Amino acid sequence: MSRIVTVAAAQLGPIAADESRPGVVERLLALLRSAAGRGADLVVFPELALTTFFPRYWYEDGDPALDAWYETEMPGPDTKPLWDEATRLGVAFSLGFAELTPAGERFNTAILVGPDGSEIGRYRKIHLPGHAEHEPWRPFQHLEKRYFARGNLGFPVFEAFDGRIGMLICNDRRWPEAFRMLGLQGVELVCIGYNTPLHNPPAPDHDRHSDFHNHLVMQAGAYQNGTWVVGVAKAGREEGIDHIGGSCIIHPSGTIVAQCTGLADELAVAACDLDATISYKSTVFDLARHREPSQYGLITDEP
Ligand code: CDT
Repeated sequence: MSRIVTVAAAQLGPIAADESRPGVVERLLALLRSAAGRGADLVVFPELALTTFFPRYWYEDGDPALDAWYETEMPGPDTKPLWDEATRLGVAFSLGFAELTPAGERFNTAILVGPDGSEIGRYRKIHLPGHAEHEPWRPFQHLEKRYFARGNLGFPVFEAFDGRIGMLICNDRRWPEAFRMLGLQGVELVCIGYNTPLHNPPAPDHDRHSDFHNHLVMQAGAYQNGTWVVGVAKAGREEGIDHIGGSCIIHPSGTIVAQCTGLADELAVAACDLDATISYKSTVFDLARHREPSQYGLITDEP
């Protein structure tokens, strides 16, 4: 039986700080409909896809302006049109958003929604980059360590599309351990959303490698775990800050098979045969046969 999943990487251009949720959802709907028209079974949207990348702004504890960036229900009144249209079209999607739970916990989350509109699962970002205190020397802040708790769901893999689907969020993609946690569960397709400023204030010498590093880590993650990877940017100049694009779909060989070319709302679409993972998972990356975990203690020992 064929296990071909047609996937659309739904890159977003910048979202202005004053852009309304309904306005952003209209943009998501346009991408969703266009993807469905190209035969997509699954549409992958970026990290924090409903708002501007608000961790660039400093807020004091308890400032209600901070709470306004989070979703307290999913779907809520503003996002329900996306669920309704995806269900009508019979298309699954993954979507990044800022989650504020009833218990008051805050997570950088991605949700995977099936073609019938039901929640397949969610992932809460584990590798939170940046800093927790105001650092006025920076031209812009990166306060993920302040505004989000470390994810508490581990690295789940979900049964869907007759295969195994995982999610990572932005900075997670730079960590081989994150990919390997999914690889050890037999993941066959990893959905990744990202917001990556072109300029990294603590390490400006890395800036010219931003696009290269983005593809390097995702292509390595794909190959080393024998999995498809779909990496999707929120790209372009957002509130004066440039973000990389380069959204792409990566084969288990590590090669890019489809890629966005600009920095605005755009789709990259590819038919992903989940069976293409088999020759990698059963030979050079047969993890059960070739790994040597007894020698890897330093990786997981607490310092
Ligand atoms: N959103 C996110 O995780 N961005 C980071 C920026 C790193 S620099 C603090 C990334 O890894 O792309």
